[in-house]
Amino acid sequence: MTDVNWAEDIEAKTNPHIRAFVEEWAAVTMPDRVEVVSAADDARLVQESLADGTLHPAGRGRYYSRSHVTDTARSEERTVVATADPSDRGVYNNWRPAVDVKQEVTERMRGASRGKTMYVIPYLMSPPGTPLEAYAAGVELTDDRNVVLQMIRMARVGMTYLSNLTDPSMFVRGVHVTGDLDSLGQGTPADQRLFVTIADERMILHFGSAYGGNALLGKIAHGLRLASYDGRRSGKFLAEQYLLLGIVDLETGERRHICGGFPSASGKTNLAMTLPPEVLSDRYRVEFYGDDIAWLWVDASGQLRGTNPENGVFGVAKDTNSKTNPTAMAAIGEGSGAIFTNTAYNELTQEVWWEGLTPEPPVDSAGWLDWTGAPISARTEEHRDAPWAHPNSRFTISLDQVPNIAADVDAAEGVVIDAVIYGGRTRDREPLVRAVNDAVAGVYDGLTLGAEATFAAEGVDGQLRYDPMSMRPFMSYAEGDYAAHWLRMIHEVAEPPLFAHVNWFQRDADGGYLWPGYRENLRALLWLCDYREGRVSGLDTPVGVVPLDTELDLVGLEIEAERLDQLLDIDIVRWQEELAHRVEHLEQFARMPEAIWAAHGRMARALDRQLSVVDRAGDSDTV
Ligand code: SPV
Ligand code: MN
Repeated sequence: MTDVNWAEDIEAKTNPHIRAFVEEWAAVTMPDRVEVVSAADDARLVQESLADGTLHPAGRGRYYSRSHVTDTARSEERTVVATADPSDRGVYNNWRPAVDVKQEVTERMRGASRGKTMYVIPYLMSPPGTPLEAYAAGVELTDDRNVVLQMIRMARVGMTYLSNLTDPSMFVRGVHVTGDLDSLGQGTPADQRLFVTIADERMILHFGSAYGGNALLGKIAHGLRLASYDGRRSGKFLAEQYLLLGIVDLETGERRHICGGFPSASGKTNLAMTLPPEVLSDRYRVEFYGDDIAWLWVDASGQLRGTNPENGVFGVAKDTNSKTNPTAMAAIGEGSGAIFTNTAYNELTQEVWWEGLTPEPPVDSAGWLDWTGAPISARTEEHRDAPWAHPNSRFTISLDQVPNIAADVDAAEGVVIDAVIYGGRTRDREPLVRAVNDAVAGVYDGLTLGAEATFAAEGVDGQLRYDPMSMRPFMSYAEGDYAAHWLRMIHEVAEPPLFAHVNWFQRDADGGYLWPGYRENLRALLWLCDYREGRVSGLDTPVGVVPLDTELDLVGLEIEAERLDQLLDIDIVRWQEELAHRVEHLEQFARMPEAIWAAHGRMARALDRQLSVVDRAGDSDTV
């Protein structure tokens, strides 16, 4: 280290633990310089990145960057959770003993920041003052300036956020070292990348990527993996990959908050940012809290409360347009500070484009470069149809750019959670919405969440790829213990939230979607609010309560009765098949609580009873 000016930084000096952490890891990674940053440095850092070409202008107050072509997504295979306790080994968490893996990743980091600046990013996940603030403090060391710019948008960044820690040594220690992306053997047996969360030491060591969750350590490594471990160890909270939104009835003033988990590619960001259908927009306002992470706790009066620990949105660009997500389109406008990554870029006009932004790509290809930086106009016949943007291209914006951001998004007390919803992508069986009355059955529902297998996530046709609570890639400890912690938390709640399952993706015989989706999805959530308040009673089925077709507010929506029936139908035989798969799924997990099996058994018996009723009536096998 040739420059130790950072230690002169008066704020860094006030916390000797931070200083010791920086010194320890600077000695390992050997950067040329160390710099402590805060959100106030954003404009200067942006200028530095524009000057060295790591950022390009994308219109007024918006920026564009490209990642290394081998480094475009979070890597689940290379992500490891390590602790000293072998009972933390789960089915999904790639558990390894902390001693081994810490040494391995440290060796890879040794000297790997030579010639670079190590940025010290003090940050807070969660608004200041929440009961979980002690778990929210972190310091990320990174050798990539773009990671700093992303973190400034996604978290609350600056030493001031860490200035009044109750225990000044209690912050998550994160080290991110990019490595030589040209020679890491990404995706080969010799893959050098290693993304480690040492959960019981509250340490995150990520080597070999500068992209997304691999590099922004506050987001999923701290906000989900580490926080869920902390949540159980303290017995105080849950950290889940959930959206969080509010619905305000402008006529009655009623205000409801819904959080929920959706596996990847099930429309979570679009739902989080949804607006009411046009015809209902005088009656309801939808408020945005967060699209990816919720931390949940039980307050002194026994209410379940939640907050979004993030300060921004790292959203998938593909298919984002004014129909699928008008809120996002408004949020990424000129002057928003948005950073686009791996979209297509026009170096003449400074525009960005991605598949689905408009039905067709720009007609005039002059100046357009695809996400790899190759000119579209120079494409050979063979590459003519290759996408212009990477499918995992992203926009990054801070929450204050979202037009319908909730006024109380920063409230230290969080918001009361009225409902927890789960939703996968399933072409049949799962109705548009079903309410689950019993909270334990709701936890069971979350644990058996899944989406249909796709080419992206291989699996058997018609069988779900299970993604418990949408936490499969972020589980930090054994799944049975995770279920038990959920049950403990839920039992502490005086009036548990309403659990429910939604599905916007049912298909008709021709493969078309039965439900129009997007803004219309709010109608299902409004029914849940009505059900919660006892204004509607629905139809009781073996798998939960579904709306009567007269109970959904369908004003302004043309939908035939037959189609609606299909959307709300429960196919008993298909459900029985599904329950058989669920047995295999749940049996994988050690220490799955008896209460979860009991909830499963109740559903299985209710289905059997229903089938025998149907058989006696000689009727169809659906209710
Ligand atoms: C996800 O993949 O679920 C994300 C994006 O939220 S990343 O932070 O890259 O993991
Ligand atoms: Mn996510």
